[in-house]
Amino acid sequence: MVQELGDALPHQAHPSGRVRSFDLVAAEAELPVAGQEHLRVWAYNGQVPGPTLRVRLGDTVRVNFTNRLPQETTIHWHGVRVPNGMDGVPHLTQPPVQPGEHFVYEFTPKDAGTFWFHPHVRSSEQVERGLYGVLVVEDESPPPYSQDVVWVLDDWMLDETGQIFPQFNTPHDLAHDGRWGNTITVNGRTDGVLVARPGERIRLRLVNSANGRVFKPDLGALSAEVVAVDGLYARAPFPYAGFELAPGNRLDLDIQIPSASIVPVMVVDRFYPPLPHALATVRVEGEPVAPASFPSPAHASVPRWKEGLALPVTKQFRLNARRGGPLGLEWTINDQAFAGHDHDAPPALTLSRDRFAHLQFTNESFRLHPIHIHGMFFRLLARNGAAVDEPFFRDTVLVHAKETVDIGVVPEDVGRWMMHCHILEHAEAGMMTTVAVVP
Ligand SMILES: [Cu+2]
Repeated sequence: MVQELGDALPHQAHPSGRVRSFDLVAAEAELPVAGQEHLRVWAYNGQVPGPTLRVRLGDTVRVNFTNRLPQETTIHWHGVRVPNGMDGVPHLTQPPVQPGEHFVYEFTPKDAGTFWFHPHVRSSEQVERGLYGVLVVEDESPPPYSQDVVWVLDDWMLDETGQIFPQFNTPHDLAHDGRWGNTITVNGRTDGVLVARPGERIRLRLVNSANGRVFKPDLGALSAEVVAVDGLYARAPFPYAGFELAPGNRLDLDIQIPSASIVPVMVVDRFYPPLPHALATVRVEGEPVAPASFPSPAHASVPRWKEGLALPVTKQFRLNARRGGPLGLEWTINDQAFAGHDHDAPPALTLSRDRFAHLQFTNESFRLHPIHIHGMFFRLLARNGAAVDEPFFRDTVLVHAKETVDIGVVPEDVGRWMMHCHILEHAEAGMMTTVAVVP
C-alpha cells in the first residue's frame, strides 16, 4: 500500500525561497452581498469571499493575520498539508487569536491545487457571517488555460429585514443537515456571470463554503472534464457528470467552450430535487479564439489500493445523535460528543506515518455527514460494502443517511489532526474528534 502510494503525496515541501506575504484582517463590514445592498457581514479584508491568495508551488505563504472581530478566532487552511502548528485549531494547535491580536501563519504548501481557509472557532457562526477565502497553489508551470476562475458556492439565511438571521445552531439546524439558507450565491452574488469567448478553455475551481448545503452543479449544455478533487489532480481527467460537492469539497473543471456562440448557459444546483437552484450564468460572446490543445494537467499517480478493503478495519467510527449537551442535541462519534476542553483528551485514534490504515464510517443517523480529516488525504474504498475506485484523493467525503463508507489512508504528516463533520452545526454540537499521527 505504501509502495503503491509512492510519492503521490510528497513527504516534504520544496521551498523555492520565495516568500509571499499577505495581510489578512477579519472585521465586521457592510457589503453588497447576497442580493442585499448593505449586508452586515464578517469579512476578510472587507471582501466576501475574502481575497483569493494565489501562489506557486514552492512559495512560502506568510499570512499576517489580525483579528478585529468581537470574538476570538483562528484560520484553518482546509486541505493544505501544513505543519501541525499552522493548522488553526484552537487549543489543539494554537491559542485562539483574541480580538485585537495578531498571529502569523507561515507554511510552504506541498501540493498544488485549490484550497480554502476559514475560522475554526464557532465556525457555524463565523463562516456563515462571511469569513472564508480561497488559496490557489498553482503548479510550477501552470497549464495555459485562457481563464482560471474561482467560484465559491455558499448559501445565506436572511431574515425578513434582509440581514443574516442572527440565531445560530438553532434546534432546527441541529436536527437537520445544518443551516441551509434561503439565498444561494456564487462569489457572494446571486446573479454571477462568467463571460467567455467561443473556443476558450477555462479552468473553473468550485469551492463549497456553505455551512450545511450540498451542491450538485449541472453545467447544462457545457461539457467539462474533472481534473482535480479536493485540490489534488486526478489520475486522469474524466467527464463531468455531476458531483456531490459537500461542504468543504473542491472540484476543478476543465471546460471547453464551444467554438460557436451559444445561448447563455444557466448553471444550476440539482442536489436537492425537485427544484433546481440557479447558481450562475456562463455567457459566450465576442470573437472566437483558436482552440487550445494542451495536455490535461490531470495525470497524478493515485494508488488503487484494491486490497485495502479486504484488510481489517483499523477503526470504525459510528456517527449518531442524542438528546442533551449545551445545545440540546449532541452529534456523536462513537457515542462521544466533542467539547472545547476535549482538545486535551487522548486522540480517538493514533496512526503511524507511512502505514496504511483502513477506516470505516457508519452513519447510524438519517442526516448527512461530510467527514473531513485535517492533515491528510484519503481514498474512498467502498460505499455500503461495494468497492469504489475513485481516481482521486479526497479530504472530505459525504456519508449519506444510514450509509457505511470505507476509506484508506497513508498519513504523511505528523501531528494531532481534527476529524469532524463539515456540516458546521453538527461539528459545533460535538461531531469532532482528533487523530494523532506519530512517526
Ligand atoms: Cu454531520
